[in-house]
Amino acid sequence: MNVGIITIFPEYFEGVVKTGMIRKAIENNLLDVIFENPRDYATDRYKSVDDYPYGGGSGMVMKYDTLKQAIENARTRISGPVIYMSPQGTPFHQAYAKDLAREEGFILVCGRYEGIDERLMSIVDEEISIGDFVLSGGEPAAAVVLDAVVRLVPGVLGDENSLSEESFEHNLLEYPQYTRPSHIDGMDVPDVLLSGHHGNIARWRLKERLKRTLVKRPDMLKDVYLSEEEKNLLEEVKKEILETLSMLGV
Ligand code: 9D3
Repeated sequence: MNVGIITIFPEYFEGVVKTGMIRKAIENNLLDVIFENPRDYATDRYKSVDDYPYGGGSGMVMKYDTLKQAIENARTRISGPVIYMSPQGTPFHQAYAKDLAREEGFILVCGRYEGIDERLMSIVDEEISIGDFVLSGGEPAAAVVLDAVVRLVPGVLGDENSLSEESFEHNLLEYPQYTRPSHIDGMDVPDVLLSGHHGNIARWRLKERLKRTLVKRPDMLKDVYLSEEEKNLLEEVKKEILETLSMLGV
């Protein structure tokens, strides 16, 4: 996988490419990340990459020419879509990450200031937003997308990955995890996890996933396919929650 990142702050990504899974993916030649800085293509004595907006208004706009040259240079080394990180983009989600993981590569364009000259949209293929909150630039969003995609590239994580990745596809939240000690500060690990009964453990975990999803993300249950076992467990969970609520007088 070849990823190009267009940014006037390449140093933002120093930690990103030197840490954990992304570092290992680069070391194992499963990933290459290259950077292009629009500043390197500025020819005036201030090395400007931004300018005032036509029509007035506050803030600055990233200039067409320097940003275009940076993108075109990345394009000579990377084949795949040019993706503009933008608050107006398509909301990023797991299925989007999966699609990008199947590409030969892609180029992430990080904006700063109030945005980029609209005419750059003629060389942009896709726009991605990572959520409805205001960032000061595209860099943190690009780091998020890079992380989510690289971990899906075959060989980057162990093969236990492909299995657990199914669980997100399954659209339920994860079950609670415990590690040693089995008793601490008056709190115990649920007995079933110490029982060694794999069938009961699997059932308990599935039920906890359904419970968590129902309580924390009921929206996720709207369009999820549930097996008969899952439907039964979900009904059990609902009953238990209602019993608890009536016990509390709510
Ligand atoms: C006048 C309003 N502007 C600032 C409050 C709009 C604005 C411009 C530029 C808001 C954010 C940004 C910078 N954001 C990104 O580059 C960005 C982003 C985001 O802010 N939220 C979620 N995903 C993304 S992807 C890129």
